[in-house]
Amino acid sequence: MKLVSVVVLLLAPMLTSCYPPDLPKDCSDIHNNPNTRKSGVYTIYPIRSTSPVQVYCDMDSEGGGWTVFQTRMDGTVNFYRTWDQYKIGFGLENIYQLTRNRQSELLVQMENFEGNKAFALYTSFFIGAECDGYKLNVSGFINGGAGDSMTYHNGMKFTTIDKDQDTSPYGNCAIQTLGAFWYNYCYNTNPNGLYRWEANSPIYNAVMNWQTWNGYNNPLKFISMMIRSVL
Ligand SMILES: [Ca+2]
Repeated sequence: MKLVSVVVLLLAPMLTSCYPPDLPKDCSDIHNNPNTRKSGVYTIYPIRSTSPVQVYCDMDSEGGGWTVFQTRMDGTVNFYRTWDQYKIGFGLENIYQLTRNRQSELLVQMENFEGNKAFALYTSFFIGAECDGYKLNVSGFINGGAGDSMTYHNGMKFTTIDKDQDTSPYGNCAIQTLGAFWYNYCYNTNPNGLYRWEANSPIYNAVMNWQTWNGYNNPLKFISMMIRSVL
């Protein structure tokens, strides 16, 4: 009888750990629940239970479970913003918190004005803390037709109009290219750059692009960046 009660006591924490249910840290947690496998807006808790974040979860692309942190499909949202706005609004702090605790991968989807689609997948993605400039660590490129425009930015700190952390000695890449990104000298992709409403009105050096697919001066119609934890 004594042995049995000891076993029950040892099991007790396991039996009760389901109450309350663990809060989802990202969209892959939500995707693990069979009842929530439709793409849409969900609430996640990247840091703690008192800091909910509403995000779009892509439950369809490449197996689903993606936490979308950047989407451009028209020019209605201004992406020419400051460090603090990217820290909170773009979600750099949340991306840092998510990717420091969980090994993650990055998916970049894009579409041009001709209606063609392509993607690039990186099997390892994480960023540093704010004190380290949210430094980008990306590797493991898998080609979904778009080519690799991201590895050029590996190891770079994030640059905004009010914080120049790029490698160009000739000024701030965010100001010069009307965006914000892990600029190098300056970029092979500029997903937060100027949104153009049509394909044939290029502005040199400022459009939202992915060089290895659509060229340097040809704007994309759509781009989206998302992460998924790799268990
Ligand atoms: Ca600079």
